[in-house]
Amino acid sequence: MSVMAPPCSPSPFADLAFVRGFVRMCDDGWRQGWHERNGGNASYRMTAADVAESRPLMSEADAWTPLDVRAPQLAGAHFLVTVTGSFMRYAAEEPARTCGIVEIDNVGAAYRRVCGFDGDGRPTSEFSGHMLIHAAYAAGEGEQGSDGERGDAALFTDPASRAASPSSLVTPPPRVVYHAHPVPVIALSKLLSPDAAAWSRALWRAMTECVMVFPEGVGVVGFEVPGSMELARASAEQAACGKRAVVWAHHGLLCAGTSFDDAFGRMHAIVKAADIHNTALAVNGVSSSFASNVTDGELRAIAKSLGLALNESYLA
Ligand code: 2HA
Ligand code: ZN
Repeated sequence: MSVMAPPCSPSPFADLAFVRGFVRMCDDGWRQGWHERNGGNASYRMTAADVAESRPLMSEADAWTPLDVRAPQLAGAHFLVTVTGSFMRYAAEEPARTCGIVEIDNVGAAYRRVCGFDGDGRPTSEFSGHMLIHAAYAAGEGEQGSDGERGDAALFTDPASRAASPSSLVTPPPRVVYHAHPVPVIALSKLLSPDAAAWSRALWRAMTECVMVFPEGVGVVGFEVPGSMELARASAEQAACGKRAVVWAHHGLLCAGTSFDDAFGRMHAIVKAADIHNTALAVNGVSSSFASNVTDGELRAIAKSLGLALNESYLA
C-alpha cells in the first residue's frame, strides 16, 4: 500500500506462519473450485504471538477508517483479511496483494492497514460482517477463557488433537472466518427453503461424518444483498447462537474455525454433503424420498458415541 514507509517486504510477510496457513486455505479453496473471479473472502483474528511476530513488519502510517459497525469486543485486535476484489486464484502467488493485516482501534470503531495490502488494497467488501461475526465469537471466548497465547498450537491442529474431539462445544471459539461460493451449496439453496432445521437434517443425513463436524447444525440466511449490513447482522446472529457454518441462500457458505484446517474442513464436509444430497436427488428422479437414508436414531447414535451434543431441535 502506497502510504506506508517503509513498505512491507512481501517475502517476510509471506513467510509468517499464520500468513502461510491463511494463504494455503485460500489456495485450497480455489483448487476446489469455490472461488470464481473475486468470489469469497476470509479473515483471521491474530493471536498475541502472531502480533508480536509480525510487529517489525507493521507500519502505523495509514489513517484510521471508520468501521460500519461498532465492535468493542475487538478493540485493539489485529486481523489478517483478504483484499476486496482480489482473486483467491492468486493468493499463493501474490500473498501481499491478496491479503493484509489491519489493526482495530481501542474502541472497536475503526481500522487501519498496517501490513500487506500491496497496490493500496482495502479489506473485503464483507469486512463488516466478518467483524460482527468475530465479535460474537470473541464474546464467547470470555466465557471459555482466552486462547490468545496459544499461538501456532491453536492455529495448526496436530493429528492427535484433530482426532481427539471435533465438537465445537469443547474447542476454543473460532478465530478464522471463511466464505466461499461452492456450487453444491448454492444449488441446494434452490431446492430447500432457508430453514436451518431442514438444511441441518439434509446435510447430517447425507453422510455420517457431518454430525461429528457440526453437531450444532448449520445456520441459514435467506436472500440478502452481498456485502449488506442485513447479511452481516443475520450471520452474526447465527454465530452468537453457536453456529460455525452459515448458508447464504443463492450466494454461498460461511464457515468459522479455531484453525485454518478447522474452517476449511467444515466447508469441505458441508460442500461434500450437499453434493451427495443433490446427486442422490438427481439420480432419484428429483424425489427426496430416498429408499434408504441415515435415520434420526442413527444420528443420535453417532453423537452419543463421540459424546457430542446433537441439536435435537433440528430433528424431525
Ligand atoms: O468478496 O464473495 O460476497 C466477494 C464475495 C462477496
Ligand atoms: Zn460471496
